[in-house]
Amino acid sequence: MTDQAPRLLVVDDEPDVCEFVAEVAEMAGYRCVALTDARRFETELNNAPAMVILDLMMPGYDGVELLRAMARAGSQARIVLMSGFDARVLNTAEELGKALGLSVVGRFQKPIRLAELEALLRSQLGAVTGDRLPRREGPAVQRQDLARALVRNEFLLHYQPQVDIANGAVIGAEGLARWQHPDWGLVFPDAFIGLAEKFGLIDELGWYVAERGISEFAELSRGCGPITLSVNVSAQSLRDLEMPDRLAALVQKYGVAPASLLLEITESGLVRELARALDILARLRLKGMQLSIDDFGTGYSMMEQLRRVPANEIKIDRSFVHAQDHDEGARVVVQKTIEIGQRLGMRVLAEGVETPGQLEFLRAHGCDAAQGYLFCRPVPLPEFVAWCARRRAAA
Ligand code: G
Ligand code: G
Ligand code: MN
Repeated sequence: MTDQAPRLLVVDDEPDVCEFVAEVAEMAGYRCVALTDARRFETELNNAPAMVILDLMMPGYDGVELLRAMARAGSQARIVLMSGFDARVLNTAEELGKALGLSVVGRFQKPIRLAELEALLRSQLGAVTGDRLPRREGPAVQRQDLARALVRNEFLLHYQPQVDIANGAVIGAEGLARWQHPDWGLVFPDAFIGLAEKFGLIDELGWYVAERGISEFAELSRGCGPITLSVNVSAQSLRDLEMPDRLAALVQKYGVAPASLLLEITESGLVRELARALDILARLRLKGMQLSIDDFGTGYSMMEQLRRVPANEIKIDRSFVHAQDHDEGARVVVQKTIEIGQRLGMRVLAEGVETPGQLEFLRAHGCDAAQGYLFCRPVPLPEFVAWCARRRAAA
């Protein structure tokens, strides 16, 4: 195992379970540390594990205490919970973890099945590798770092395919911003989008991203026939009344049809200066561009949003897609979102699809499209083109 392999910490008082998890994890490409005694837990946390697999019930300790310790330590680890108890205990612990600001990505009821554990570890590998994790030890990003990066063109897009569920065709790509820093390596958007908003640089970054994507569109669609390009638009950028005209000019400049461009808006984009935001959204549509409601279901007022935003597409937030495996409530949300979206004439796309089971559920309920690690992670442009070509050849 190389030093770059992400570190995985498993905590379970049963040595057999530790050994089993360690074996599967190492096969999947992790470096594993197993603890049968939770007293060493906080010490191990200092080694910044990328992933923690935690038994909720151990002699002398319970998983809830360890979750709190992780929150205190500001741990960024992805957490998988295990328990011999019933599913509702896992549910509550998961909710608690999230309330503490932790990233709970999976849960297992014992006995753990090999195939499930392996699938989860592999699907998470993309998310826990790269510079996402060491970021915390890196220097804090200052305004001048971002300003300089913009001048030096250090931002780029990775693309993730979107697939038609009914026929498997690639129908779109979401462009996701990345920052190729000369010293820090590849930096992910959670480390700079919020700061760009705070430092007043988000419009500039947004325009850079839009132009980058639009200018790469011809190359992007080369391997896979007619597709659309989705880009994320910050809430804050829905203030510039000139934005629709500038964007229309940009697609024209690169010979891209306006309808090939989808702008992903999140609900937070609407709360401030609502009238102005709606003005901009309406004119984007009038100029032929498409709108998508991102992270649907996570905001406060889904119905209001549906009524107000003249959207072509709804993206069901990945938290519902994942919870669908074990949570009846999430299944109902997914099903009803598909129903309502389609009734209102919108395409419904599910985000974060990771397993064949999730895809099957979506297919059974007539969801239009899907995006997620099950198909492909966000990848650099040449890899996207190659992926599409391979997929076409295999079809
Ligand atoms: O892969 P991922 O880590 O790329 O993206 C994390 C989040 O960052 C996503 O929720 C996405 O909406 C946001 N994001 C990615 N790229 C951009 C961008 O270009 N602009 C804005 N405003 N948000 C982005
Ligand atoms: O919608 P947003 O713009 O929030 O979504 C993009 C984010 O989702 C990016 O961070 C991307 O890396 C992430 N993502 C894409 N596919 C998957 C997946 O299958 N599982 C998980 N956990 N995240 C995913
Ligand atoms: Mn998005």
